[in-house]
Amino acid sequence: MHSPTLLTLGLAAAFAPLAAAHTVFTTLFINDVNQGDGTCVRMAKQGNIATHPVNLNSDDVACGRNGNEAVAFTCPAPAGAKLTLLFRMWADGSQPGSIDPSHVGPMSIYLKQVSDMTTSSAAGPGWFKIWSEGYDTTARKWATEKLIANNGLLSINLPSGLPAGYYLARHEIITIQNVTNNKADPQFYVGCAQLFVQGTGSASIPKDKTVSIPGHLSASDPALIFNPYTQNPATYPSFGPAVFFPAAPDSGSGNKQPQQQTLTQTTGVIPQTCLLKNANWCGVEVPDYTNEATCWKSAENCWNQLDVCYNTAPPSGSKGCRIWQDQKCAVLQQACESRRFRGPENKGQKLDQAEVNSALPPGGIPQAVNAGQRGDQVPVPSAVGADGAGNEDGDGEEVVVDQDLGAAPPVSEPTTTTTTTAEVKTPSSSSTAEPVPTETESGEPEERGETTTAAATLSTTPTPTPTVNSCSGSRRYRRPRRHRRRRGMN
Ligand SMILES: [Cu+2]
Repeated sequence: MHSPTLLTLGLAAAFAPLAAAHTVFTTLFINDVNQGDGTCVRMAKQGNIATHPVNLNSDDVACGRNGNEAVAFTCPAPAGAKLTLLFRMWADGSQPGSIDPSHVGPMSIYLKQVSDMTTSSAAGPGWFKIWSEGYDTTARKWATEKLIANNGLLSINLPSGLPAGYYLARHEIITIQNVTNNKADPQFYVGCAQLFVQGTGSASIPKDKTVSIPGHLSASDPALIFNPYTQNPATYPSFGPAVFFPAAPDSGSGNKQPQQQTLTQTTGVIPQTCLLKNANWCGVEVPDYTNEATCWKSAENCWNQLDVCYNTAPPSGSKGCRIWQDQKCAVLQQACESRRFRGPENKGQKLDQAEVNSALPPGGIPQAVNAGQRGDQVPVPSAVGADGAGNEDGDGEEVVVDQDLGAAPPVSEPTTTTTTTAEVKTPSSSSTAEPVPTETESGEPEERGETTTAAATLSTTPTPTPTVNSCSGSRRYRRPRRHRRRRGMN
């Protein structure tokens, strides 16, 4: 909070639209483990509107702006895991706040099972709501006010009986403070996380429990035209689909699932070869070098990876890029300049991931809003026989099964498509000529990898240049001139 930082923040603010900060979901925790800012999170790419509301009737209302585009990483979550979502008024956390206190309204969490994280559409059918809250008459708070009280953190337990597979987890904040002259103007803040839910089931979600988004709400819904200033919040109506919260089968009931099998995540896996991760980018070791020419070539490789890091960094920030620059590329450059032509030094050593993540708000991670909830609304989803056939129509809800594990294929299960996508490539070893950095949009990481990133350690993060809520392309580094890449940057 002292002068240099304040000064830089002031300068940054001069270029950023100050009044524009509303709210954005930036960071996912799974069982209290911080996955890293932006990791597995679909977020608007354009920083200056990343926190803005979206239109109810556009496809953006599914997972937000750019929400139909997958990010490279999908985070594994054990069955029934506790998810925690962090919301920020400033995507990069450069200023405090989760959502403007003037904003009041309900919050909901939805899930959608997808067959292919990279190609399945976020907008469209298949969404089911696992939780929703409007006004808490006991706490006398709107859901948004409780979010603020929890420093922007919302925790929720996944249903224990979810069929294993890929899911989009979607939040929906609706704020209804803008009511003027009979004109309701609700605002919609949405975003999604990419999950691979581990579990035992291979069934699909029953279609009759799901809705299409957009289409799940109507602008004339009483909840959307509710005036929080003239109407009694205690009478705030429910809205949208009913909650569907599938429980795990009773262990003692003998009601075993006939087609129990192990599903293995094959896409979106964070490579074990990551030395450092920023959002959905990860830096990998540069090739071995033994002479001046190859030393500089490896330095070039490092800077090239850095370009990708900055170019793909979401509005939640590029701290990891900066660390990669300072602790990897600059060090390598220095080695070449000092004619230490044997390397890389400290080959394969991971950089400090905890430094990448912004400091957590104080107060710790809250308890799940649905703690203790049992899935009593509906029968176990894997028991769907009758209407489970509803997913044959090609809207893509199949479960990807990894057959390499020798798991029994779903013989007579028409709702399950068996796809062998587990083409395991050898991770780019340092002897490879040009290891390609795993980058956003590039799809399939090479290796089944670590499930978590560094824990949310509150480290004393040095504050160099704060990353700014700005449009893309604001790279804040300069390559040494003689080694600048010749071809244009993407
Ligand atoms: Cu707003």
